Amino acid sequence: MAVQFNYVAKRGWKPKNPDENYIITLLKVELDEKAVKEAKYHHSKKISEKKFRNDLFEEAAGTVAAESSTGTWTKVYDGKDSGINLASEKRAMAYDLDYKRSMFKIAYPIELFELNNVSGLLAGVIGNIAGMKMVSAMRVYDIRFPRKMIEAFPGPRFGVEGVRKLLKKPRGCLVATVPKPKIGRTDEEQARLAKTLFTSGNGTYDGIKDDENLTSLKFNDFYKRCKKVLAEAKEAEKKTGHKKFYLCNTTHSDINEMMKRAKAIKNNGGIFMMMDVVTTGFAAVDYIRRNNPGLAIHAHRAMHGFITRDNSPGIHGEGKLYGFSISMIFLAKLFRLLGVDSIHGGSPLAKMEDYGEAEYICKVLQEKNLKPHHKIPTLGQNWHKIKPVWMTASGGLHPGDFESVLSKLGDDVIMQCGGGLLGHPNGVAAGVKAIEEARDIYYKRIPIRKFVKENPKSELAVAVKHWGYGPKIVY
Ligand code: CAP
Ligand code: MG
Repeated sequence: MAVQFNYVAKRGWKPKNPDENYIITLLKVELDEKAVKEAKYHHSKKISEKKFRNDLFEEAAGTVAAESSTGTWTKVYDGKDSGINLASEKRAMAYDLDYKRSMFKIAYPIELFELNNVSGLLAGVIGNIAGMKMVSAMRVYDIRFPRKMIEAFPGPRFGVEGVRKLLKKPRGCLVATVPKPKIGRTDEEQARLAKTLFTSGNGTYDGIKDDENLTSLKFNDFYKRCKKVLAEAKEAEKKTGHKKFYLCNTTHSDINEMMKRAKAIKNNGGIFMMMDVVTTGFAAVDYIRRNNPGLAIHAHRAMHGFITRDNSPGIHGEGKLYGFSISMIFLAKLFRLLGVDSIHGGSPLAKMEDYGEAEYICKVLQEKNLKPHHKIPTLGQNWHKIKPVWMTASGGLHPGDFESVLSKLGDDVIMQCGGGLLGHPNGVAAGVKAIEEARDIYYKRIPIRKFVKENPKSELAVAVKHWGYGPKIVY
């Protein structure tokens, strides 16, 4: 209930010079039918159902803007020292109300926030809005940062180009594997797997990644694993002449321990540290970006599904919403701003498929002047000095997908194949070979089906026979 002031702009109102003066969000709400009934009961005037619902939607939009900026549910003291004047002047405004799809934008004057503080920003713009009685569902699709906020962050230390320089890999995608079973190998066995990945086939396989639940276990100690895998990477670099990387999982709820693990990676010659950015949190990512010993940060996103997934028809604006969610597009923007160098963003038609968002998430991560999507509700973003970062495609990927996934996502992608390598019918080394073949023919512009037909005995042909084309959708 926006009772102190009006938080809904007049039709046609637009924030002045938004890239300088505002943080903008884009949302959709569903009115709670019980609240609608109650409101109707107390509504004296005889108005049409449509006008009544439009008024309620306006009220909901105004309440979201109020609750996430300077308002509250009741009128409050507005005399001396009440702060009411600034509360009015700096209040957020709901605008561009789309009555048909119950969507709207909110413009927040930048003075409402501390511009280098993502945690504080989220406590504001997301804050308590999901607790509003009058809405039964809500999705926050996107956020757009003003220039001053972009400039308040260091951004990615390396980004796409910096990692390419570290790996001496001026072009093409990177390939990596997360060991499966995800837990089970000892540190010693994982190092031996790394050796096989790095030296099989033509020796061009790039990386190995820890799975999200592999931290430091009795049989797979972080420090032993870190040392042994990086030693194998160094050996393999000498043997093959190709630089290797290890996405070594430092995730821990004690930042001091994460820093200790990052130092161990640095001391053992590693270039990347991996951290789960949702389970460690925004403050951890900010701290690690500003204080880690010069490593590239690989952001895994475990637990994101409980924030980003929404199986409602209204997921992209048209149709109803049934739950409360925030899009992966929104999260990807936050983590690029916080300065990770690569992040998992899904993959076209992969496990979660990200509702066809994966291709746009890749743009969110890599374009300088991002335009809104033509279908998915989005706001675009001018990234100013923030470097493009790697998109990690993962989730049921295998060699048969390379042509379709790379043609959609481009080259600045880390293609992560866990089961899609380790499940190769002819074993791990054959899995490496199949992925090398899939990548090589893609960059030689040889259609995969043509190659498979002409090379039926190739490991790629065996993989395609086993998994077909297109990511395996894990139900
Ligand atoms: C994916 C994932 C999964 C892989 C498993 C990862 O995360 O958590 O373990 O998908 O590999 O660690 O990469 P995202 P595969 O979905 O957030 O990318 O599916 O290739 O067997
Ligand atoms: Mg995993």
